[in-house]
Amino acid sequence: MDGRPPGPISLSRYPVEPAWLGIPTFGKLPLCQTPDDLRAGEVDIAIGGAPWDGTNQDRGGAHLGPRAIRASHLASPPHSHRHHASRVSPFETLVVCDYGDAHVVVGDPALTFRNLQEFVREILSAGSLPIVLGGDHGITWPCATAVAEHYGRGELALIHLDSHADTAPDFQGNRYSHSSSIRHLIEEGAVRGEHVTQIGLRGYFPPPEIQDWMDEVGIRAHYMTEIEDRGLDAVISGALAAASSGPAHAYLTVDIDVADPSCAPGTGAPEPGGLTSRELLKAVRRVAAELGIVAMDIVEVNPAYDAGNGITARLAHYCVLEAITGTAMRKLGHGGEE
Ligand SMILES: [Mn+2]
Repeated sequence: MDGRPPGPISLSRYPVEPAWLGIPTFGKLPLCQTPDDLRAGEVDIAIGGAPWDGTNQDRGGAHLGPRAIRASHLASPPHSHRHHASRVSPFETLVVCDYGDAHVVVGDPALTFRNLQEFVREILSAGSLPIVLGGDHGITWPCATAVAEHYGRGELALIHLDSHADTAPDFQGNRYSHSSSIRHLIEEGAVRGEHVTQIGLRGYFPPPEIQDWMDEVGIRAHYMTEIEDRGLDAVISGALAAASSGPAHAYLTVDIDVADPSCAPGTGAPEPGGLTSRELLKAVRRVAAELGIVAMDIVEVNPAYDAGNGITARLAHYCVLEAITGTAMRKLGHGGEE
C-alpha cells in the first residue's frame, strides 16, 4: 500500500543502512569477540582497535583513533563495494570482521603491550590476518612481536610507511616511547634490520647517531627526497622487489603522518612535505597486492587535531580498505599495477 514490501521492517532485511545507524563496528562489519568466533566464521581478516596513547611523546589523543576510524565509513555496509580500478569486490572475496578492542590499561604500558601482543596472537591463532587500528606507534612493538613469534623470529619483513624512523633507543630514558618501536623489534631479533623497509622519512629526525645505527643494521630507508626525485611508484617498485627476496611474510605498519599534513592534519607529530592521500592509498594497495601482507597496523590518527570533516580518520579508513582490496587482488591472482 505504501510501496514497501510486506512484513516487518528489520535491518537484516535492509542491510544497506545509513552510516550513523546501528553498532559502530568498522564499516558496519560483523563483530567477533573470541578466537572461536573467528574460526566459526572462517574469518580472513580481523580488524581490531588499540586505543592507546600512553607512549606518545607529542600531542596526545591517539587513543581516540580507533573509534574515529571505525566511524568514518561510507553510507552503506561495505559488502557491495567494488574497487573501481581492479574491479575486485574485496568483501565478496574475503570474510572480514571487527574484533573489538584490545584491553589497554591506562598508565601501564607494560601490561598494555602484553595485552596487545596477546590480542594479535589470538587473531593469528584463529587463522585470521590482523589489522590493528592505533593508537600511538608504540603499539607496533608488541603487535609485530606477536606476528614474528607466529611466523618465526627474524623471518618477518616490515614495510614501514612513516615520516619518522621510530628507531630511537628511548625517549628521556623511557623505552616505551612511540619513537622506539622499530628499534626494539630489531634489537630483540623479531625483525632483522635488513628486512625493514621505510618509506616517506623526512624532517629533522633522526639525529646522526641514530641514522648511523640504521645504516649499520641495514635498514632500507627511502626518504621523501628520493620520492621527489624518482616518483613514488618507482620507489615502491624497487622497495617491493627488494623485499620480495627476503622473508615470505610481511607486516605493514602505516603511520598516518607519512601523509602530508594538508591531507592528514589529525595526528600528533605532523611533518610537512609528505605523500598525498592518493599516493598513500595506492602505496598501501600495492604493498598488499604485490608483496602480500600477513598483518597490518595503522597508527597515530588523532581526532582532536583533525580537520572539521574528519579527513584524517577517513584517510586511515580508506588505507584499511585499500589493504583489504590489495589482499583480495592477490588472492584472485591480479597482478601489480606497475
Ligand atoms: Mn611512527
